[in-house]
Amino acid sequence: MVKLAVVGATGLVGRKMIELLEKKDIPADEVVLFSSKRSAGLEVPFKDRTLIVEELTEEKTDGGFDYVLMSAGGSTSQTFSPLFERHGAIVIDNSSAFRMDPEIDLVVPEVNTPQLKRGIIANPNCSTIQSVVPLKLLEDAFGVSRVAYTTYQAVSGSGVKGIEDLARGERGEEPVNYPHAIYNNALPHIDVFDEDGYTKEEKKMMDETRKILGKPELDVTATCVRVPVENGHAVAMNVTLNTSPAVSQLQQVFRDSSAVVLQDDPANNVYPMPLTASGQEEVFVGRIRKDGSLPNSYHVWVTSDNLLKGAALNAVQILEQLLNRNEGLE
Ligand code: 2RA
Repeated sequence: MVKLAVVGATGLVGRKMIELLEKKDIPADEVVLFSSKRSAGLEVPFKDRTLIVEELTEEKTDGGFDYVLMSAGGSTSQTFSPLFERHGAIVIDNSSAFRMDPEIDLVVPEVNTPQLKRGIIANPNCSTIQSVVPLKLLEDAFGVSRVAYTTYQAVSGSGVKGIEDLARGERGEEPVNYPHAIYNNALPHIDVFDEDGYTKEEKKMMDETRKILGKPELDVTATCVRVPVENGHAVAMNVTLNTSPAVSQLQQVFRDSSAVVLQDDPANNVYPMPLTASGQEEVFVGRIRKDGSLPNSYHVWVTSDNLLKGAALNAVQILEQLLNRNEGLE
């Protein structure tokens, strides 16, 4: 008997989680949907039945849940994830609340597996997830010593309010949520700025990459940019390896892996794009070329659906990893 909760069930990521639970026929005997008071009472079709979204309260965390998919923001996670954990559940948390806690696993199933020192597993930041999947392949094949990220992040990464600001811009209206218009613009400003001039989004990519790859000494830097794309993140990675393979060897590593899809035929206008990544589950890599300005360095361009692999799918894949382990399948 597996009892599963989805917290944040009416948000963009929560709705994707529910779709994936159904699509992948995750073997949960009971699924309970939770939200804030505002969204409680909504009806959500699920498999052969209709689920009624409930308001999450402290008492309801003691509901005999085995697993919780949590995507309701950092403050809700801070309050409720430890309560679910205390009552015996394993929480897969999409917020940044616990990601850098040394006791808490930060997991991308293609890269690492949870050690479960705690009953909370952190789902990484969306732009980090899509980046560490190809990076892990390069690390295993050639060793990685440095990564410089530049991201091109869709407005859906900031939820409905980002999508609404893009639509406002298209109508010639002022933005409400972003500091400047996103329509016909690119904002080098995702999350808040620290004193050192980096944003928290950039720090997330830098710190999370080191933790997920288990390489605290890895040189990482990042510039994270919001672009007027509705859904699908892109990341330009400049990677320095420990050796100097031919570009064709990097392409072969990606071609041989089921973790990524190689789309690298610029002569025929074939390369990853958010437009073609949106709605797909995979991580797409292309535009691979040597960077002659630095020894052993290469450019790799990566796209993925930030609501799927960047959030909901990665969380559901972690759940599948746990269920398979419990079934002795891993
Ligand atoms: C963003 N990565 O794109 C952040 C959070 N999803 O806004």
